[in-house]
Amino acid sequence: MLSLSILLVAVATFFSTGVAHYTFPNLIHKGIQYPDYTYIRRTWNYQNYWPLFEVDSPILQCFTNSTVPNPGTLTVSAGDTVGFTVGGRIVHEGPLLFYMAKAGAGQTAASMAAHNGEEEVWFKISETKPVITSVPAKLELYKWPSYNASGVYVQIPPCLPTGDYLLRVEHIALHVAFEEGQHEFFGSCAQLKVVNGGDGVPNSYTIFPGAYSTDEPGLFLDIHRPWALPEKYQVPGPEVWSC
Ligand SMILES: [Cu+2]
Repeated sequence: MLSLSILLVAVATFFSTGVAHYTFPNLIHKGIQYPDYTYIRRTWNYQNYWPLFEVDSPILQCFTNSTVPNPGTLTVSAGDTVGFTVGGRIVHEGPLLFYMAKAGAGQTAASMAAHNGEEEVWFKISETKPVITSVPAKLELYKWPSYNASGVYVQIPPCLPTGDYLLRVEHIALHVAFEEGQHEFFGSCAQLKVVNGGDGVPNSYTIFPGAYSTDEPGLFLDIHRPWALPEKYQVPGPEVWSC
């Protein structure tokens, strides 16, 4: 039986659906915010901001549907911080994740297949878990560090080998994930040429689609229950790789 609080959340969510979603359209590097989809592959939802629900959709890889040409590639140094603007705000609760994939022999960041669901090429470089603080704030603000963000940032691992890469940002909304399959995926992929790299060896590769399943504990849970949860929350996908 649904509790009253869950019903209220569900009702609030219902009325906000469609007007309060988000995209990641602009790359930010060294204080410069580039125009929409200059170095980021134009996403399937760039106009309507729709959430993606399906864990087995090829769209999950880069949030594209291959109907638009790939954009330019930005040169950055290993160790640089790179950001994405949020089109709208991150108005749902859930984890923020960053993955990278290296271009194979004969490929560039621009030519890498957007829907290569056959190879494990993605490694995770960052994830944010929910946290507990003593600061009185709206619940979402202290549980999920990326809640309400208008920009999100990640450091390119300093030891990452030189080469062409896709950088994939992903936010997973879990506000109604107490029903299996009701997680929402948002994200985009930037095309980067990483220079001044090191000799790090990423591990724990995964694949999109294929990395997630609807019944895993990080995607099928009730985040509105009283929080024994933050330190136990299992972010979907492999372990974070760091130098
Ligand atoms: Cu939503």
